[in-house]
Amino acid sequence: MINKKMKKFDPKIWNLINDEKNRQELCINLIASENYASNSILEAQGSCLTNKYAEGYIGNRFYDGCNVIDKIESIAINRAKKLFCVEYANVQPHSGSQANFAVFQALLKPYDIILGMNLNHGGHLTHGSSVNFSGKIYKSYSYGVNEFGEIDYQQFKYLSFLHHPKVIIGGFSSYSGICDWKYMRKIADKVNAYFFVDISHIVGLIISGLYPNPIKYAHVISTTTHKTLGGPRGGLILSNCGNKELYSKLNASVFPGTQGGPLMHVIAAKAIAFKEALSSKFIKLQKNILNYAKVMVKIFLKKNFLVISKKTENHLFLIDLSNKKITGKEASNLLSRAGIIVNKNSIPNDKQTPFITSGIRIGTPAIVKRNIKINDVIQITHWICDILDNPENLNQIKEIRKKIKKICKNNPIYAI
Ligand code: DSN
Repeated sequence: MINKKMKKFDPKIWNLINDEKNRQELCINLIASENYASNSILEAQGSCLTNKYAEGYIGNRFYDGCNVIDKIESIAINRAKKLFCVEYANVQPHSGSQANFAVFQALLKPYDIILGMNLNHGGHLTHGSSVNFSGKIYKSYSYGVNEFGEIDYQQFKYLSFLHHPKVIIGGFSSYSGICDWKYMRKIADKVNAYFFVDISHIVGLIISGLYPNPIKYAHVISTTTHKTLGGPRGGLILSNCGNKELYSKLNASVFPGTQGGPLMHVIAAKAIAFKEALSSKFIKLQKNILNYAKVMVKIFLKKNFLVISKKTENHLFLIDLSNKKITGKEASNLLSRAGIIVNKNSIPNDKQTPFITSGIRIGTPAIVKRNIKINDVIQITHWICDILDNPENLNQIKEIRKKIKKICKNNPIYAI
């Protein structure tokens, strides 16, 4: 993976890449949006494809020398169509945010109205947050969760009828429940809105049949390719709505609307990720991702931790730490000292700022990918509880750090 020439020419960067590799190898990663790309994917991303400019689409590029590139993009598109059972796929978005930007630009004009999930209740920045383009270019309203931590569909309906958004956004970054895509589309139809779903977090579960699939309800879908899908960092736009004019608009919105040259090394890596996701091994991984999350939630509840909505139906869950007298920031710092990596996360109606927060988010894709066994997961969950229940006990953290290292060494990510 790391070439000797780099070591000689730029030892600073070479060493830092090595440091990061060691950090990843020796820590338990419970960040819900992270995963490990396979060696094949890393290889494609580090290939000569990075040299090629290919603005445009297959057979219609602005540069010569794109005959090989065309074949690669065509494989990526065809695999995406097969994997998601859709007739339209655009593999060029550089990221999930870029994909969402392109979708908005295709469907909306500046100052049009959008309705998405509140960032503080589990939504994503690009779903209308006031600090993001989506809340600055468009007039944005947001729905949230109720006292049980479930999407408040009454509020969703009320806001839809009140504001008549042009686009209603489904999907989330930190919500552990099931979304009622059918109902959301029904309301979107009633107010004449497009229904756009961002499935970035749950994409792997959806294609494995473990989470409801919104494809028949959404006009447009976007996703990242690196979360539960486990591919390279990147974005993807899909649709099966049958509206060819909309497909052309989406293409034009990606290029030339919001991006220049596609990253062909990443598109090749996406193609590999789609092939991996078409295998039966992938479904097994996704089953474990869901199962591990459910097992962890049960332990946290038993140990008197406040899990938002008291359950999970996907790969992640949120813990409200307000009964533990510790903030999200303090909790994630302490866990990180033991080699357990989570992220601080706002909880619904949080009184703390997003930099401090009252919660942490926990997710299971990465531990499943590196083959951590269920007994170790149970043990790690107990250690998390022990650390957060005894934040002053630094010796305990030291001891747990040693045991975490051992588990990590037994389950190498890249089998070095
Ligand atoms: N930053 C991602 C997450 O952690 O959920 C979303 O883009």
